Parts: sequence; structure tokens; C-alpha cells
Amino acid sequence: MDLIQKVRNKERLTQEEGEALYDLDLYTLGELADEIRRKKYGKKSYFNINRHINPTNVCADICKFCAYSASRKNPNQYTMSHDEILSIVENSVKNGAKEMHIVSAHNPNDGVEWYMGAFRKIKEQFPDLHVKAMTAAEIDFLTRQYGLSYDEVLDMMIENGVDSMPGGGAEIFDEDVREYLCKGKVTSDQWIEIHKKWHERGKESNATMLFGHVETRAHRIDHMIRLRNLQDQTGGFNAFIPLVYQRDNNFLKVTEFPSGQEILKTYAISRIMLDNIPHIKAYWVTASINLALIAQEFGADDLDGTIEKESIQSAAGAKSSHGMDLDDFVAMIKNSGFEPIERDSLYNELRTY
Ligand code: V47
Repeated sequence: MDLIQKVRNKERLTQEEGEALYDLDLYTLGELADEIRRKKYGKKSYFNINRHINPTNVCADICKFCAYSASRKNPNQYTMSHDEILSIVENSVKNGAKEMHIVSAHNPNDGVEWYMGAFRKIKEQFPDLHVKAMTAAEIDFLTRQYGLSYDEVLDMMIENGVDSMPGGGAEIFDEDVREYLCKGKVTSDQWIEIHKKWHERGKESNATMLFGHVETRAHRIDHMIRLRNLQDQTGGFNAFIPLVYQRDNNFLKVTEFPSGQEILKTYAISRIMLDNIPHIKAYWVTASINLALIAQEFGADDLDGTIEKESIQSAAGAKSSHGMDLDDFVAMIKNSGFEPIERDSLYNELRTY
């Protein structure tokens, strides 16, 4: 059957069909993705008022694409104390933040309690704040470093107040590309296993894909299908976030970068392939705000949030170190023809602007 008809009939696409979507012209692909998006959400575009905190850049692992961890290219090591983290949280809550998105490097110096104690103290002081923390890569690191099991770390996270897991550390699941990008870090099967265990505890998470470096289109489709398979089993993913590779200050040798068209196609294809993941997030930090706003017409229904400060992608060149002013964000979504909806971390609607 014709591929376009198959998408319109809501039939599930195979690896080969997913790859073939890239051969469609941009407008056809955008129209197909927008049809799906509009049926689900109309013109609504979701965002939240959040704060990203990256409490340490000291890392035991080496990922070629990373400009954030302390290394030859970034010799300025830092690790925040719990008091420093708490004072950031306090200030952000005063400014209206409802979610703390906390992602660290893999710091071998300060013990599990440095990670868990921070969450516990935040929750003790701010019980209503949503703590989204600990990528599968951090969890895997803690198990390796301290001889714990995944179950033990996941249970500790729940006991200490982590509400949901971010989607980081997924990179690209293809084993050969992964070996080249980030050998020694959590494997693809382990990443999937950790999210499965988290979902089995009744908890929700997100999933990312880092693209636009050395991977092929086929690797992206393979990545999406592995996520789709897990989602069939657990239903625990809220959002899929294609992260566009940022090129500065890192050790990955990339000669060709994706065009705006290729990035938009990837958003649209995510919407089509991931028929069971509700939200596609155009993370403005890596897409740039202008392309993220256009991505709303190519299947994306979520733009992440105001962020306030961000250290991982801004270290690699993204213009996100100071987040986004709320009024500007809302105005930009409106001016682009969409309806800004403030959501909580689990996509309950809080306010229509
Ligand atoms: O996993 C590292 C990525 C991720 C670069 O769950 C880079 O809602 C681009 O996971 N260029 C961490 N990306 C951030 C993350 C995230 C972000 C926003 C929302 C959510 C969510 C999760 O940052 C890492 C890695 O893939 N990253 N270096 C770079 N040079």
C-alpha cells in the first residue's frame, strides 16, 4: 500500500517504511504529522515553568559529544553543595517554577547520598514541587560505582522524592554508533531496562534521541522503534525529545550537520513513527527557538519550558544559558499561531494564555 495512505490509515510503520518517510518532500511530511498532531491537540502548544539544575560537571564517563563535563576542553570543575542547590530551588520557586529538572554528570567523589540527599531536602522544603531527576545514565553509573542494583537505586529515588525521570542518556541506541560516541556508558539495553523498571513502579519518564552527528537516518528510525516497543509494554513515556547535536567544545568529529529541513523531517517522522508516545517535544534549546516554533507545524506539541538556566547544551554552543522570559515565550507561541498552554510535568493543563 502507498506509504502516505498507510500513515493516514494510522497503520504502524516498519523500519524500512520509517526510512522511506525521509524521502517524502518536507511539506507532505509536515502535513501528515500535523494531521496527527491536530487531531490530538488542535492548536495547543504545551510548556512548563521549570528550572534546569546541573549540580556537577565532574564525570567518570567520557562521551565524545559532551562539552559540559570537566575535561581538557572545559577545565573548570564544579560540584554544588546541597545548600547551593537548595538556594537555587528556593529562588526559582519564588519566580514561579513548578518543576526542577536535575541532571548531573557522573561524579565519583561524593557518594550516593550527595545525589539522594539533594532530592530529599528539596522535597522536605517544597513538597509540591515536581522533581524530575536522574537520567538512566546516572542511575547506571551509581550502580557501577557503588555496587547497587537498578532496583535499589530506583527505590531510593522514590523514597527520596524523585517524581519522574528525564529522557537523557539515550543518545543513539545503535550499538556501533553508541560504542563510538560514548563507550562504557549505560548500554542501550540497560537504558531500556531502567526505564521499564521505573514504569513498572507506576512512574513516568521521557525519552531523548541525540541526532545530527555521525548517525544515519536508519539509526534514528531504529531508535524510535526500540522506544515504541517499550512503550507498547509499559505506556510510561510522556514525551519523545529529539535533541539536535550542538557542535562546540567537544571531541566528536562531525563534518556534515543536518539542515533545518532534516531537523523538521525528524520531528515529523517522530510524530508518525511513535504512535504510542503522546507528546513530541521540540526542545528549543537545541533546535533554536525559531525552528522549534516552526516544528509546531511539523508534529511537535511541546516546547519544554522557560528553563531559567541550562549548562549542558549551552556548553556546546546552544543559546540557552539564561533560559527564556515567560512573557516572551508566551508571545512567541501566540505569534506563531498556536495556543500556549502551561502544563505541569505530567501534562495536566494548568493555564491557557
Ligand atoms: O543525554 C549532551 C545531551 C542530554 C550535547 O526529559 C547534547 O524532558 C546536544 O536529556 N548537543 C541531557 N545535546 C539533556 C536531556 C533533556 C533535555 C531536555 C528535556 C529533557 C526531558 C531531557 O543532553 C544528554 C545528551 O544527549 N547532550 N551534549 C550536545 N553537544
